[in-house]
Amino acid sequence: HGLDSQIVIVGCGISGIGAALKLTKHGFRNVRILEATGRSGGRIKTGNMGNNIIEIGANWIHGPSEANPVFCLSRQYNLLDPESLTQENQDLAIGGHPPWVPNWFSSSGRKLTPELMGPAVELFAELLEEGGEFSEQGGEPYSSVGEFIRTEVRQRAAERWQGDSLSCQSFRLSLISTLLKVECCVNGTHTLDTLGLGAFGLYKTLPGLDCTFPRGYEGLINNLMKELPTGIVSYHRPVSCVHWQRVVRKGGREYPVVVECEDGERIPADHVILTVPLGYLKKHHGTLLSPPLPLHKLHSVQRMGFGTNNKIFVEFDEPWWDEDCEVIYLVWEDESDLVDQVSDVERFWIKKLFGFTVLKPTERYGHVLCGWIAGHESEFMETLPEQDVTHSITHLIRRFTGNPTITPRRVLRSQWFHDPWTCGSYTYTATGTSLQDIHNLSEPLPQQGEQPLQVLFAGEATHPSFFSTVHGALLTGWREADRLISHYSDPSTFQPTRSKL
Ligand code: 6YU
Repeated sequence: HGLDSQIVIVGCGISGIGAALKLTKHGFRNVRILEATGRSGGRIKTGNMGNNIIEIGANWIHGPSEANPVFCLSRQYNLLDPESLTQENQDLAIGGHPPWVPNWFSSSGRKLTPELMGPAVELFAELLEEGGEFSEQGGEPYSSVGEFIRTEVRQRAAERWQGDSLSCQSFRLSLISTLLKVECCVNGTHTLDTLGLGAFGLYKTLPGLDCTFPRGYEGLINNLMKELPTGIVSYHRPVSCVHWQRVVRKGGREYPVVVECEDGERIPADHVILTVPLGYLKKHHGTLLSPPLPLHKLHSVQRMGFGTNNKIFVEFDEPWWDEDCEVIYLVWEDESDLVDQVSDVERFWIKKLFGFTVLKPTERYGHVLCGWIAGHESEFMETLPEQDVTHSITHLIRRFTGNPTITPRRVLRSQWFHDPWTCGSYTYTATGTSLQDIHNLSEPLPQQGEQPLQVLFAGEATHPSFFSTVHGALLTGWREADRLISHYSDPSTFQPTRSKL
């Protein structure tokens, strides 16, 4: 019954959409997407602040070049600025760290110089690069990325900066604390002490200088949705349980799976592609699958990390940063002890905010900054009334600039941890995880037997090298669609392909 098989996709984020498109284009006639919310896109979410477009979720195309399917599709749909399309932009190998022009401000209201900060920036970049090499070395000399960086910074700083004044050394070490907080945001983890060193190098970057969507990331979703047959998505349809290993009869046919929705509807299926975020799966695996996940799969769900990274957008009448500035780092002078978490979250949560990226170009956005905050401090921030966040941000900026009159025009923050369908921001490789865990996450249920591939797993967490990204998520949707396509053409020779839509 190949192309007539009933396929239910849970989740209408980029991975679910990618899977549905590939399957329907191949000729599968009975594909449905069930989406808990009233919109498509999931963690791709474009919003407004005044007249400005802002990205509440995914921000950049990481590594926009030929091997990145998000870049290729966005180019095809004409969604990118001409600069992002140039060969020069695509060829730049930045290793995931765009060479942004920085400004540094300290907690006593001083603007710090590149001469003072430069050596700390260099040392940190060097250690990040070395940290990525342990996965190939088959050994982990430190228990986490955090311990590795802290220990090596102490040793190397003592050797390299011994001729500099104590206050200069102290400023640099405090900047390292800020850079540790940056990495908490990049990786979506509370502290680098929970980020595995052996698995740190699993994440792979593609060439290309990260770019944004001038009219919003959701433009990509809208274009993809237009290519789907109409009516295949059911919105406001949360799935409460996927019953697999069943024999259900309907319309003279037998199905191995029943998808139960919160509203009571029960949908028989041959295959279900689950794209729910890892955060959601961690919280609801006990009820979402019946029978439950096999133990090896469950343990990998529990071992893998899923953390919070939020944005706080702040608009000003006038800039207080340099015209060419692209990122602002806040350096706390009492943080020379290399810390990336605060001791009293309720009182000092704002110290976890590493600083701001500047929305460019100014002609398009005006004077808007995007603050970044990860971890439990970020989760606590989500619970505060908006005016408390505005108050803390205002106070912070006045202190770091030494200007007591600066007043933001508007403040708006994301709240990914309290989003009931996401439960955080994205996946990281926690201490104790390895590539095997990601393989376990993506393994279908059951793999063999009379009725294989009843439940398939897609979503960013299931990509072995591009987890935590949009292109990773899209590729996993395609992978699971390919798995079904291969199953019905020749079940013994499944080979995931990376073909374009
Ligand atoms: C990227 C970027 N970016 C910032 C922030 C966030 C993320 N990402 P979805 O969640 O989209 O879809 C699932 C759907 O399922 C959803 O619609 C639910 O409503 C639905 N659902 C759930 N439960 C259900 C149920 N029971 N029934 C029915 N439906 C249900 N990625 O490429 N560039 O700049 C950022 C960023 C604040 C939150 C990001 C970025 C991550 C992507 O957004 C994300 O991976 C994909 O959108 C996920 O798609 P999906 O389909 O899998 O799930 C060195 C090193 C280190 C490693 N990391 C470094 C990389 C940096 C990562 N950077 C991210 C940075 C930012 C700023």
